[in-house]
Amino acid sequence: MKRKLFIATSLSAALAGCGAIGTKLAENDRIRSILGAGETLDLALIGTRGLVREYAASDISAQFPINSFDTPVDAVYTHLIRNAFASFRLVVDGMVDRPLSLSLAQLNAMPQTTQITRHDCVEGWSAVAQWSGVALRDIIAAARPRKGAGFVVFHTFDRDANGVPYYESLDFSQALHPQTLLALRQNGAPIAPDRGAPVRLKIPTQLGYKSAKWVRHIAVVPSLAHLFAGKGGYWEDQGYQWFAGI
Ligand SMILES: Nc1nc2c(c(=O)[nH]1)N[C@H]1C(S)=C(S)[C@@H](COP(=O)(O)O)O[C@H]1N2
Ligand SMILES: [Mo]
Repeated sequence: MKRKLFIATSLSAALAGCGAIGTKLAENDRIRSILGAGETLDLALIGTRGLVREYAASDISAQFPINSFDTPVDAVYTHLIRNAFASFRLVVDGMVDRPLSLSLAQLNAMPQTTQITRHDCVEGWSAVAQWSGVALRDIIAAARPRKGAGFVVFHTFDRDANGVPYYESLDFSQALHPQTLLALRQNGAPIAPDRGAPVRLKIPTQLGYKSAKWVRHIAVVPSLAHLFAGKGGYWEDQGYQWFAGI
């Protein structure tokens, strides 16, 4: 933990004023103007740049560390494990015309995509795995974000030792990127409880902490300012960069 905070502090110092977030926000204006035009999202126009490398099956790592808070042990999550996630619903709401509440069966019935990509943790390790599930852009498009929407927030089931929930957020250029995945399977098997079951984010264009495990609720919001400490994510609230591009 000490090391994490040290890295976060030196990263903030090194990146101060580099303007990465400013660039992303400018991109957001373009996306907002597309969303605001009252048309169906033209996904062909957004987020198709900057694909990260996809690997071969033979590159899949034999070991993939687990690096997060512990698997939740609260009554709600324990109940979900006991019924094999039959009562799980992924809620998508906020600034959308069509709020969604998706069961695991409904998520599995949507078009699935697969990627073999590298996960890069800020603590200095990387690992390659195959991830399959629903492209986040398909879920976002189905929910129909409204004019003024700026960010997609991921609320999860886990909390730190003080009870503070983990959360993450993306702007639309990251959320609609074709490799941004709501993963239902890792290396062909359903996401395990300690990997974020039943659904986790896998965003290979960004550092590992953006790939939220145990996602339960996706909220489309105009701004990140009023969530927790206002920096857009659990680690961001402790000084990590919100834009964590690889
Ligand atoms: N909900 C939640 N998601 C999380 C974390 C966490 O603590 N809680 N840790 C992040 C970090 S720092 C990394 S490197 C990856 C690790 O994923 P893994 O445990 O499958 O390797 O999950 C990310 N997503
Ligand atoms: Mo990480």
